[in-house]
Amino acid sequence: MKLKNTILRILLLITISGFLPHGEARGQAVPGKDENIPFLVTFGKEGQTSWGDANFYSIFFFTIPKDFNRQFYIKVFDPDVGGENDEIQGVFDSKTRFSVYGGKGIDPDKHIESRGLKKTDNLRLGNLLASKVFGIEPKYDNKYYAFGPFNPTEGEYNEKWKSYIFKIVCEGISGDDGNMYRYFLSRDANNDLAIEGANGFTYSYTLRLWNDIKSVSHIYPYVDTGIVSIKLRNFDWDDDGSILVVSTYKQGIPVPISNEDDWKEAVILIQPEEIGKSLDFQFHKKQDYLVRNNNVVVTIENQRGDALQFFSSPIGGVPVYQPAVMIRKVQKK
Ligand SMILES: [Ca+2]
Ligand SMILES: [Ca+2]
Ligand SMILES: [Ca+2]
Repeated sequence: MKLKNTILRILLLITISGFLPHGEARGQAVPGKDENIPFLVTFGKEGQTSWGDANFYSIFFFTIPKDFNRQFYIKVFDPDVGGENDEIQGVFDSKTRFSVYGGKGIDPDKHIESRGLKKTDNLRLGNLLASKVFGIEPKYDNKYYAFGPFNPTEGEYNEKWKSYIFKIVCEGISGDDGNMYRYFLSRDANNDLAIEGANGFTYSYTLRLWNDIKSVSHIYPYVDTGIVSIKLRNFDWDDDGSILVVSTYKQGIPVPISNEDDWKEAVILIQPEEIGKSLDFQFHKKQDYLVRNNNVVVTIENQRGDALQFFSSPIGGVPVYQPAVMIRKVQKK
């Protein structure tokens, strides 16, 4: 009987792992599955920064591994401003422009300006591959619009990541409403078919938190070689709960949170053991009452002032705190 149970358990495990396809949606959806963030948000430029968007544009990069040689699409979910999901101010009167760029000038490793962290940065570097303006458009409300198809070699090649880089810029070109949207990098225009080894990242993350006090959202910055400390900045947090930093060596360090239309920052020291892994920034909502429709901005940089990337699928997986006791126990064996 015992043997039978063991065999059953093994069979069950095989079945479960068999259902985890290699090219699963991880890393292709922005925000990523592990991040538990409902939407990205960009307000029209006539909006107020106190609503949670510091600059009225957002920039995301996608990496396509060099051995992927087929066409692909960058899909935008709910690109319009109106109907479901979006944040109305008065009446819906906003327009948002999405633009996809490839070619030389966009790789943020080579061209710092491409990160778009300074107000004076030129957002239009590289080759414009596709662009579309959305207002109130029921056709795309709560639905996808697919940019593409694109060929991987239309991106800018990055040797370190052995990938072609693409960039999508979202700009709130008029009005004052908040556009909620998500991205999905797909092999197909009509289905969500992930590209194995691809990923999405940004340097400045403007996002919406859930209207649910039980929810915990995450951002997973990657700690590259040479990083000694990182500076986390958050904007317009509405004093909503707490931000904790978790890693294999950090159990949950609280950092200062912003309130209304202001920035707060914290410097977090990095241990050598945390290099080459992702950190887990956890966003716990306030428990006393619900802070509604909270839009916030998060940026992080290293000790040299270089921005760190947030990957929508954490590199090396979701970091889990390992207490020293547990590590010692393992070593004893
Ligand atoms: Ca409006
Ligand atoms: Ca929208
Ligand atoms: Ca806010």
